[in-house]
Amino acid sequence: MNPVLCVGCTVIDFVTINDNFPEEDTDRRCLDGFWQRGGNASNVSTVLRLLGSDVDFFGMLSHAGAFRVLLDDLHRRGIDVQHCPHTEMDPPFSSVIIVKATGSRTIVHCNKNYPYVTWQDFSKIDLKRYGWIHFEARKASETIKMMRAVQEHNRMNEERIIISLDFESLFEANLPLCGLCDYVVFSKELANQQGWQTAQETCTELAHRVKPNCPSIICPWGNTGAVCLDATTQNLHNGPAYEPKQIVDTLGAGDSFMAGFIYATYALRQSLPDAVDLANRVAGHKISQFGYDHIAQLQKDNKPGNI
Ligand SMILES: *[C@@H]1O[C@H](CO)[C@@H](O)[C@H](O)[C@H]1NC(C)=O
Ligand SMILES: CC(=O)N[C@H]1CO[C@H](CO)[C@@H](O)[C@@H]1O
Repeated sequence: MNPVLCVGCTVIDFVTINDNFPEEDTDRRCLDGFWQRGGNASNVSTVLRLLGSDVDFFGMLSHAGAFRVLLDDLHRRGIDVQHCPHTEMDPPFSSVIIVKATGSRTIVHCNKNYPYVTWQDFSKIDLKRYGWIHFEARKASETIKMMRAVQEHNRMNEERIIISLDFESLFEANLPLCGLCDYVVFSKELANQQGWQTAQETCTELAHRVKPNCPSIICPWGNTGAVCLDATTQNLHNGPAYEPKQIVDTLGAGDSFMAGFIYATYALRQSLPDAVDLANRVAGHKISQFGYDHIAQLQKDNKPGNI
C-alpha cells in the first residue's frame, strides 16, 4: 500500500504540568515538563505511524540546532522527511501550561513568520508514490496550487490519490480548498465562529457553501461524537464519542481523530460511518493517557479494523 503524505507544520511544544495556574510576575516550579514535537500535520503523521501506516511528512524543516529534537523524533518514529525543504530560521514553538487539577491547557504560539512549504517545493515530489495526501488548512494560496497538482495527477493516472483537509482556521481564506478535496474535517471551534450550533447544521451549511464540488464532510463535536455528510448519498450520520474512564491528556485529540479516520478509510477501506466510528475510538483512547504511544497498543491488542 502506498504511503500517506501529510502536508503542514511541525513545531516544538514546551509543556509544563502545574498544580495550579501561575500568577503573573512570580517565579515557580512545575510538577513535570517535557519538550515534544507538535503541529497538526506532524501529529497526524505520528498517529498514522502508530496505527501501522507508512507516512511521509512534508513541511518546512530548519537547520537550527533546536530543531534536532524534532528531526530525531520524526526519524525514531520512521516518518520520512526526504522531500522537505530547509530554512536557517529558528523553528516555531509553543509554550503549553497544563494545570493538573482542572486539566486545562493554555497555549501560546510563537511563529515569527516561519516560512511555509510552497507549491514549487511540492512540485518536485513524485506523487505516484502516494495513495492519500492530507493537508493542514494553512497558507491557502500555496495549498490550493498543491491540491490542483494532485487533481491534475488524478486526471493523468489510473491510481487516484485521495485528498483530505483539516479545516480548523481562517474560514473565508480556506473555504476555496474544500471543493478540491474528497474529505474535509471541520472543527467545532470554527463552526461556532460561523454561528453554527450543531454538527449536523455545520455539515449542511458547509456543504451548501461548497456546492457543486462538495466533499464528504466530517465534523467532530467534542463528547457528543462526530457527524458526517456523505458526498455521494447526501446522507448524514452521527457517530458516538468513546469517553475513557478518566480523561488525562486532550492535546492532539483532534489530530488522533484525523489519523484514525484516514487509516480506517484508506488502509481498512471502511465506509464513511465506520471510519468515523474508528476515528472516535482512536481519539477516545488517545485522551486516556499522555502522548500517543499507547495508541500502538490499541492496534496490537486488536485485529485491524476491530480497534
Ligand atoms: C501535537 O501533539 C503534541 C504532543 O502530544 C501536543 O503537545 C500538541 O499540542 C499537539 N499539537 C496540536 C496542534 O494538536
Ligand atoms: C491549521 C490548523 O488546523 N490548526 C489547528 C491545529 O490544532 C489546534 C488544536 O486542535 C487548533 O487549535 C488549530 O486551529
